[in-house]
Amino acid sequence: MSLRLAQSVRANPLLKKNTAQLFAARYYSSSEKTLKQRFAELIPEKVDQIKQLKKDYGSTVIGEVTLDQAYGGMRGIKGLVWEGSVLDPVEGIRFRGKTIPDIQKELPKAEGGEEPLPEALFWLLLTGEVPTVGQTRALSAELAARSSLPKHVEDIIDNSPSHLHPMAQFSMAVTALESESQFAKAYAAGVSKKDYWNYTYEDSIDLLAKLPNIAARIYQNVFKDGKLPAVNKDLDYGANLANLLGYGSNAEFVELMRLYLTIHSDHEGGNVSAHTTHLVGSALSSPFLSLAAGLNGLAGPLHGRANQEVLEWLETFKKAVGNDFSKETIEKYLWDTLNAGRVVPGYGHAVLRKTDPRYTAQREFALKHLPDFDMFKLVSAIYEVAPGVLTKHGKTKNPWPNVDSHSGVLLQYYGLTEASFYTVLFGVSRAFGVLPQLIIDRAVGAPIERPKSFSTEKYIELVKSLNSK
Ligand code: CMX
Repeated sequence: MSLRLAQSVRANPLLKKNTAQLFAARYYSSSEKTLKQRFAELIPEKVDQIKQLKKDYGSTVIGEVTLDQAYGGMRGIKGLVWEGSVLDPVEGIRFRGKTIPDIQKELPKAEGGEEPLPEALFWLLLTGEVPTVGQTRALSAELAARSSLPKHVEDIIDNSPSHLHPMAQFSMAVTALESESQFAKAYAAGVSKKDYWNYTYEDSIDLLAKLPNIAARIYQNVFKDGKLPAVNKDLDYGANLANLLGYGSNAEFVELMRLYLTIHSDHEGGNVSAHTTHLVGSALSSPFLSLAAGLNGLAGPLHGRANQEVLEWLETFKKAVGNDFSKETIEKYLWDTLNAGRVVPGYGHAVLRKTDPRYTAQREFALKHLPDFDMFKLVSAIYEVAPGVLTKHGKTKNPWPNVDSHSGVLLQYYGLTEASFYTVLFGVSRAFGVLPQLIIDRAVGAPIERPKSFSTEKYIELVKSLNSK
């Protein structure tokens, strides 16, 4: 162990366990393929698979579109390609064919940890393969090594007024990283299409690496004293994020970050943040501009910001009733919310028709680590009542809870109580899901997206003519 490293371990005994991982990483990584090498090997196979599929079945009709769907947010229309995950309405998400319990079991973990490492999920989403422990450690080390921010990005965050929502600051900072884009520079220099993926990959790794510093800088500026520790090159991504936020000394919080970042990453391609990132990327905007666009979508209350809305909604309820979490008080609060013309935050989903397994994973974490926390008890009590009320209300197609219904309460327990920051954490995680697809898009030469739109008058013409036939 170097003197500098030994000193930092003495100063922070919590680093000991993770320091051991670094040496493991160095040992393994010298003999194993890197993520970039492995992905490069897989590209020809993927390109051929798509070419063959289009050749054999290119004219096969895979669905039909009704007028209701055109006016109904395009729900259910098949028209996107997304390799990382597929969402079943009842079972929930599968990442490259694996359920959340599968990835909790199969993905590499930190030494002594039980939750999967998000950097291992990134590898899985990009390649379809589970990385070895050594490959994962090497990726952790690479991300930590590339984590520093350019001064102008730090200045943008530091100069943002504290009343500017953290998601707006987040998106601005990611946009401002455009100055570092290797893709944009390569494109301007006239690089061949075949090499687009290479620069998209480099930008994506840089971007992922820098997100903890951006997120934590916003957090420390808006809610704390503005001071940030340095990224520790010996720690995994979740541990570094926890440290930067000021909660790294709590091993359970570190584990929560690993789980949180893993399960919020990807939810197939049609959700607003994923689709937006992919769409903007299709115009050959860099990963920085593409993710920033996706983050702006994630900031909406019907999407990622629902985690903030849930917390505020729970707090309002708790303020009003204290610890009276009886079925009757909850039922009344739900009806008050619905009768006021508002949605019940954290419930419903465009695709899911059962309890979100991301909710279940968080519930299991809570049962293990914070079973007696009153806010967890409240979330559990609402889970008993809300599906019945929403079913009786009769509007939503899915009366069950989604991911955002649970996440805030876990963060509250560990002291991260500032709800307006929660969607930023979701955004850091979402990058793990949408950046692999951006790299794949450029590797397989995905075209610019341009679906057809009609005016209402033109639709009237269309349906009349179709119905007269
Ligand atoms: N409370 C009250 N009404 C709801 C509802 C809820 N939780 N969920 C859906 N509805 C209503 C819709 O607003 C819609 O009403 P109108 O016909 O008046 O427009 C009707 O039920 C039908 O909607 P749906 O087809 O079941 O759901 P959508 O696909 O249109 O919307 C979603 C999905 C998630 C936006 C919606 O369920 C919702 O607003 N939920 C609350 C916000 C939330 O938790 N969002 C987070 C989702 C997960 C994520 O992206 O992070």
